[in-house]
Amino acid sequence: MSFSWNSGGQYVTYPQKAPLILLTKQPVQLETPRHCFLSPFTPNSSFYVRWHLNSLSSSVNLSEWRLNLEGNVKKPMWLSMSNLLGRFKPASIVAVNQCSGNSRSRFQPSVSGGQWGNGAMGNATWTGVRLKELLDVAGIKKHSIMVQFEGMDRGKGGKGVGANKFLKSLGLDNPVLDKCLIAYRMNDKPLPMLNGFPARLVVPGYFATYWVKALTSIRVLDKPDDNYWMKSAYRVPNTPRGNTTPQDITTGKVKFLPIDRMPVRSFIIAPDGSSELPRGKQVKLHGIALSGHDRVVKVEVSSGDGTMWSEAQLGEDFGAYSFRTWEFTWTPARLGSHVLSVRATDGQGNVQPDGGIWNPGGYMWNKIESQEMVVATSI
Ligand SMILES: Nc1nc2c(c(=O)[nH]1)N[C@H]1C(S)=C(S)[C@@H](COP(=O)(O)O)O[C@H]1N2
Ligand SMILES: [Mo]
Repeated sequence: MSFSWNSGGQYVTYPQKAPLILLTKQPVQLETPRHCFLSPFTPNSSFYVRWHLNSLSSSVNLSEWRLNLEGNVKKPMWLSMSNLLGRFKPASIVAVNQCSGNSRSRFQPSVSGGQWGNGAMGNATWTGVRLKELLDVAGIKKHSIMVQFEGMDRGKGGKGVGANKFLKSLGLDNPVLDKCLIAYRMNDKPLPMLNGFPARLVVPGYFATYWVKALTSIRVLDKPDDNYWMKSAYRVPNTPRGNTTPQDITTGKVKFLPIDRMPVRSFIIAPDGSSELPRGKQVKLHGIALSGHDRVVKVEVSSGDGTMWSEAQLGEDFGAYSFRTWEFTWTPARLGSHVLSVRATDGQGNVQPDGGIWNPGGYMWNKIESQEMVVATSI
């Protein structure tokens, strides 16, 4: 079975956005085209878009916008954008934002949810205030266990739609909190409205569901967060790779956990298979790799049946949470169809597997990707 790299929707243009591939209008979901991944940084205008609720702001008055620090804290407070800019030293990190359901259209049997191709991901330099500094000024009270993030968007709520607000939480004992930023800049520019202007949470290594956009509140909780987006949505089987079967689900015995880090993945970006290649000439393959567990340390390419792998050359290192570009020189020796495959390994020894997975949410796909290329007469 071969899939097209992106989903098959029409190209649409939204405010502050280059033409992107439409998945759904309500809520708005837009996929980034393959060619945008030739560079390690995804331009803001091409960065994919995913919202859950329909009621979004089309503008924010920055003189009125406030970020509330509230809940189980010693000094509840609200901060204006000038407070964030003036009182806290900016910090930056390069990090991949990938939707948990990226590549969901590959699931067999198919599962409900946005039928993304591979373009529900992007990489950017995020700049803002360290979450830990904000929590320190507010002062976490005793018996606190989680920190919850709330976005500005609103929806109907109720059955099948989830809660009417988008709320996600992280445990206060989670070491990822030390890496989190409240980002007000993306690739050194303000965030586009559709990507969460004026500020969003950045959780390096974690799936984007935690990267709450259009942030309005940071709330310290003294009880577990059992809101819809934590208790019912974005949960994966407590099995290796989050893999299960429809049969096992019907037994009711599969345990689910909130999704967290992104498994290692890699992609061939070019050539994209749309043109024939000459026999006997060198062809430069270009691609990217990522892992939410540790930096990518190796990328390998196979031009045969997947038994022989050769190491690709890694591009510039922008940090453990960034896309890592790679290049590989391939010389096709025979005419006809060739299947090129790519697999990445991260610093913890996680390697992409040959097989797909299945779970009811359509999350965490990271099977080895392949691209067919046709070689025509030598030139
Ligand atoms: N406020 C808010 N933040 C949100 C969401 C949302 O629906 N509302 N969706 C989350 C999910 S599931 C994803 S995949 C990312 C998408 O980020 P992007 O639109 O900037 O690409 O935003 C996350 N943050
Ligand atoms: Mo997502």
